[in-house]
Amino acid sequence: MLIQEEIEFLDSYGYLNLGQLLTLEQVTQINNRLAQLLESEGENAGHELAQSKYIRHPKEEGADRLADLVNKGPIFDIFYTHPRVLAGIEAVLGQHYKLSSLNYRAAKPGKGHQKLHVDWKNTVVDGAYQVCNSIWLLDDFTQSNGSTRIVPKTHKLNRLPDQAMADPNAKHPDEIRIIGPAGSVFIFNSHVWHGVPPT
Ligand SMILES: O=C(O)CCC(=O)C(=O)O
Repeated sequence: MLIQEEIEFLDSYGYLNLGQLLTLEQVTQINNRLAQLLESEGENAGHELAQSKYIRHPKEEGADRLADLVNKGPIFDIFYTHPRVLAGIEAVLGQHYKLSSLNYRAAKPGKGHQKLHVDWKNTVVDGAYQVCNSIWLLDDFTQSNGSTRIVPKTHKLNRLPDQAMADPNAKHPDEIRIIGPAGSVFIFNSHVWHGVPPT
C-alpha cells in the first residue's frame, strides 16, 4: 500500500504526504458530524483527553478539541482503518501497535500556538519509535492559516526541542508546514519535532 520510495521518504524525513484520501463530500459529512458534536458536548468537548492515561492535554483556550472519536460514529472509522494510513504507521512502528486515540483539534484564528515538541516523554535509540500520528486535513492547510509545522529529520536527532533550542516556541530555520487541500492526509513520526507556529 506504500511504495518503497514513500517508505524511505518517511524514514528519512519523518513525515509523508499520502495525498487526498477523502473526497470533498466525505470532508463535508465529517465536518457536519464534528459540528454536531461540538454543539452537543459544549463545555465538555474534549474532556476525555484529561482522563487519558497516555496523553494528558489541558483544556486549550486557543483551539476547539474533541476526543474519543472512535466511539462517536462510524463516519470516523476511515481514520484508523485506511490501508495507506496503516501501512505508514506500520513502516514507523512495525507490525505490533495499537490505536492510542482519535481526536479533533482546530486552532482558532490567530491562536492555538504550540511550541515544538514530540509526543513521547523522551528520545528513543536505534529507531525504536513508540508513537506515530496521522493528521487528516479537514480544511485547506495553507502557509498562513495555522497549519502544523514540523522539522524534518529531527526524529533521528536524539535530542528534544526543549534540550536543543533556546526557545522551542520560536520559528526553527528548518521547519516546514504541512500544507495541502482538504481531504489530504499526512503520516508523521511523532518523534519528529512538531507544533503550531505563532500567527
Ligand atoms: O494541531 C496541530 O496542528 C498539532 C497538534 C499537536 O501537535 C498536539 O496536540 O500535540
